[in-house]
Order: sequence, then structure tokens, then C-alpha cells
Amino acid sequence: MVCVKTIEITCNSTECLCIPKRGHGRGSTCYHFPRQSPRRKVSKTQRENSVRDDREKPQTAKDVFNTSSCIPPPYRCPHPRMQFYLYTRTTQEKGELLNTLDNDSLKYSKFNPKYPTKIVVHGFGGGRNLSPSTDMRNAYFKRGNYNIIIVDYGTLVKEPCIGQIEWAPRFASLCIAQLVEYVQYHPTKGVRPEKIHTIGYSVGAHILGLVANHITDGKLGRITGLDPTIFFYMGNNRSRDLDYTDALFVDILHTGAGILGQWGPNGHADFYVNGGSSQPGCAHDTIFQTLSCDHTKVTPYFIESINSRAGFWAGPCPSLFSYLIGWCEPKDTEYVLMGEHVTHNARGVYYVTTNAKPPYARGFPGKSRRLRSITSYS
Ligand SMILES: [Ca+2]
Repeated sequence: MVCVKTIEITCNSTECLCIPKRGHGRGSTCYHFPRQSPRRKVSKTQRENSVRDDREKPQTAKDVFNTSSCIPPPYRCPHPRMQFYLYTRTTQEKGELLNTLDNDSLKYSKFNPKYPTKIVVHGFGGGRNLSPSTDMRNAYFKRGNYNIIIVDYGTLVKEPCIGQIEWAPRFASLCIAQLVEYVQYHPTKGVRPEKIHTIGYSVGAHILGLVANHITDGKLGRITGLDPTIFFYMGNNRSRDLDYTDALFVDILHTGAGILGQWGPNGHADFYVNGGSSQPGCAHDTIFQTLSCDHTKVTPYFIESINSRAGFWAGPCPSLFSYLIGWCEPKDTEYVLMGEHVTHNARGVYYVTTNAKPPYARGFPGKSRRLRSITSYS
């Protein structure tokens, strides 16, 4: 059994995390994380309230700040509550837990380096046994053989923890980078990062953008960002956000852009579904439900794209305004498929219209696109 040591060092002013390099001889790469915000003085009443509300879902920003959802120490990878589960066609029902410190873990798993490898990172409140992780796996295994690794931090972070909102995704990205290197340098089942397709939903998309900062040898093959969340929008600072430099091909689907999702464009190809900010069938009683629906609708679209016969054909258009008033009439050859089967040559901004209910894909617009553009949602 070959083991890799992890070292944790606590400095005076910062938390340092050091991970030994693999495949580059000896040495470690260390990262610095600011300490958490200093503890505030808490009055007796606040303390009592805190105990009483401990198990309740935070209701205000102030409560979220004090949430128990924050990542607990030790701050080192692998973190005991950030787990990597491997699913293959023969282990669809029960994933295999991977231990990135033990090469035997991958060696004796069902992982097959000949099959495409997908790493899936969900958003806050997700988990390996919850939709969309389960639906996505079902769709892939209906299609063929894959190694699907679900990054499960569902027991770690239930909702955004404001105190660590900038720090926590960086920490998560470091552990995922360790997973990528574990697979990359595995002695018998190694797979290069260029061969790996990573898929991140909401904050998961943001986390995958940060993984790129830690990969020292090679580059991720593809990152698919499913409505990257707006909380981490870092403007022009590429190293702190998902952008087209983070993988050989970065495709991003936008469904709740401008509200819960980033507006973009950030990738090689950005797809704005039904205009990108509001989705048909998402009118709910409360504004939050509606916005949340727009944001989460992106995963059913992507999952359907895995096996869709009709396909989500998207056309290029220079602006949303032009798209909305029907001024964009791309040539047939300019259309590309959105989702799983997108061509890696796709570049720029694309728009696609869907149905309000499954099947969402409307197929190739072709010569009938004028007719389709005036047809109401079916
Ligand atoms: Ca980046």
C-alpha cells in the first residue's frame, strides 16, 4: 500500500495547508487560508438563543453568520466530511468510497481508466443520494459505461456559511485537486486531467474554477458550469472564479443569470436558455421560489441532454436583445448542441429555447425556426 502524508501547520496569522507533491519528487505545496472571523462577544441571551436555534435553519443573514454549517477543523485534505464516491455501471446503487491517501482504494474499485471519467460537484444542500446527482448518474449509465465520481460534502455544508463563504470553496477546491492528482498519478489506473470532464452546479461550478489553480501538471479537459452562482462573482479576477482558462474547454449553461446565477459570459461557450434569466414553468407563489426554480432548472436541462434524441440546438447571437426580438437567424451550420454533447469547438454566446415541460429539448430549428420562434411554450 502506498500512502501519501498530509501535513497540517498552524501559523500565527494564517492557517497553512501543505500537501505533498505527487509525481514531482519530494516537496510540498502549501496554501494559506485566513483564519475565521474572530469570535464576537456573545451575551447570555444570545447564547441561550443560539443553543435553542442550533438545529433550526438560519432565517436571517445574521443567523447564517453564526450557523453550524461552517466547515469544522481540521482544515486539511482529505477532509473527513468531504467524500468522493465512485459509481460505475456495476455499482450504480452503492457507490464506492475513495480514499485519496490509499492507492489500493482506486486499484480495487470498479474504476476503469478506459471509460470516460466524470467528477460531479453539487451545490449547497446537495448530496450523492439526492437529485440531481442520482438523476445524472442514471442518465449516464443508461447511455454507457462511465466512472462517475460524486464529490459529496452534503454533511459538511448545508447552506452558505457567510463566515467562510469566500474561504470554503477554496478549501473544497484544494481537496478536489488532490482527488484529480490522486487519479492522475495512480500507478495502475492513472487518468490524465485532460481526459476528465468535471460538472459543477451552482457553487460547485465556482469550486471547479478554483480547482484549476491547484493543478500543477496538465489541465482539466472540460468544466461544465451549471448556472454558476452569483455569490462568488469576482469581476476580472480569473483566479478567483470560473473562466475559460480553467480547462481545455469550459461550457456554461445559464438559467437564472443576474439573480442567483452569474450573467457571464465566462466560458469558451456560454448558453443562455430561454434568454438565460427566467425559465418557463417557474412561476411560483413567492419570488424566492421562482428565482430558485430558474436556478435549479439548469440540471434537468443538462441531464436530458445526455440521452436526448432531439437535442438542445443553440444558435449564436450577439445580444439578448437581438435574440428576444428575433433578429438572430443563424445559418444551419452555426447551430451547436448544448449540454453533454456540445462540440468543443463552440465559442461565444448561444441562445436556445426549450419547452416548459419534459421533454425540454425542441430539436434542430432548421428551416422551421421562424415558426418555432413564434410558437408559445408547449
Ligand atoms: Ca479561474
